Amino acid sequence: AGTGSSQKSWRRCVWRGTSGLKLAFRKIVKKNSYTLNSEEFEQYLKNAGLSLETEEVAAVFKEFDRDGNGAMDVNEFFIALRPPMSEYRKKVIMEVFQKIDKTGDGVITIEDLKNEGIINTTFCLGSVDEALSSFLKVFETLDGKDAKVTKEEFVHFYSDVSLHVEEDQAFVSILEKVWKVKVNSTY
Ligand SMILES: [Ca+2]
Ligand SMILES: [Ca+2]
Repeated sequence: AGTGSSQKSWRRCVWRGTSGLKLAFRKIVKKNSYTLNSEEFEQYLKNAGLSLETEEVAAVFKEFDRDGNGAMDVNEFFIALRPPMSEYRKKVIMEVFQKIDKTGDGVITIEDLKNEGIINTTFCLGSVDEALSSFLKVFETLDGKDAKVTKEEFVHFYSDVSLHVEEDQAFVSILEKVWKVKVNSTY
C-alpha cells in the first residue's frame, strides 16, 4: 500500500488517462456483469496506458472496492478515480448540508424543505410533496432513489459538480443558489 500522497498522485495520473479508462470500462462492463475483479482492473489499466506493479494494483483495488466483495462496480470505480476535493470544499458541502437539514436527523428529506422556498412549486404538476420529492431525487446517485438524501449522497453529488468548477467562489455560489443558504466561507 502506498502513502497518502502517492495515492493522490496515482489518482491524478489516472484522472489524466480517464477518457481511455472510461472507454475501457464500458467495454468490460458489457462482458462481465457490471463489475471487474483485480486482474481485469490491472489489464484495463495497462490497456489505458497505465502500467503499475501488481502489488500496487492490488493495493489500489482494495481501497477502491469499498464494500470489500472483491468486485469493483461502476460507482466504486468512478468514486475512486475522482481526484480528491479540497478540504475547503468539503467543509462548504458539510456546512450547507447541515443548514438544509432542519430536522437535524442527518438526512435531507421533504420535511426539511417544506416552507423553505427552495423550489417554486407554483407551476408544478401534482402535490408539493411530489415536487420536493422529485427535486431530492436529483441528488441521489448512490442508493435507490428514496427521496432521502444522505450525507454520502450529497457529498458524492457535489464531488462530481466540483470537478467541473474551477473557482471556489463559483462552487460556493452554486450551492448557495440551489439551496438558498448563505455559506460562512471563512474557515
Ligand atoms: Ca432532515
Ligand atoms: Ca437516498
